Amino acid sequence: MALLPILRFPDVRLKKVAEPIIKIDESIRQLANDMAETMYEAPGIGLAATQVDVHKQLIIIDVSEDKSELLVFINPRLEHCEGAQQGEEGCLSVPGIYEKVERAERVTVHYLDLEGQSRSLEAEGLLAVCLQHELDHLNGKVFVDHLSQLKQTRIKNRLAKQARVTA
Ligand code: K1U
Ligand code: ZN
Repeated sequence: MALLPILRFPDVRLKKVAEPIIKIDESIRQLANDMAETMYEAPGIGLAATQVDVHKQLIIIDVSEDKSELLVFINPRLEHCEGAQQGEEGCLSVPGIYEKVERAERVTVHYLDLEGQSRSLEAEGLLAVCLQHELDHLNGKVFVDHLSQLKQTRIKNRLAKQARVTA
């Protein structure tokens, strides 16, 4: 297992669109394991391969209290969305920034698991929010892209200031 460096907004590599995974082999299983270690260490409740500069359609999520329910989604597709909810989101690529974003309340996602089995998951609440947030990453979108231009500029300035202080 290995900890992977996480790209930070506004790194242009976060805008890349991820490619489908054609073959689920040992390298994909290793990537999922390394991403899990990276997410738990951060700590976070989700991570997309895009954030660790791997532009393949793989996301992991664990919204459990005790880090016991790791979910791995390969080539995930949003099949159905309904309702609306607004909640505060954070992002490991945008450290220290939390903002309200509107998302669907319930979603159905179709995906492959690590054994290559085709699966569907119906989710609501935080899991649904996290799935939509991670699917955005695979499409080159960060939660900040849902905010006004003014808020985006303020966030970029705040992160640039943080980077100068820590340099
Ligand atoms: O994609 C990411 O950067 C991970 C992100 C996922 C997410 C959080 C909240 C709403 C939507 C999506 C995070 O995990 S940010 C960190 C965080 O929210 C958290 C960290 C520790 C415990 C609980 C939450
Ligand atoms: Zn994120």
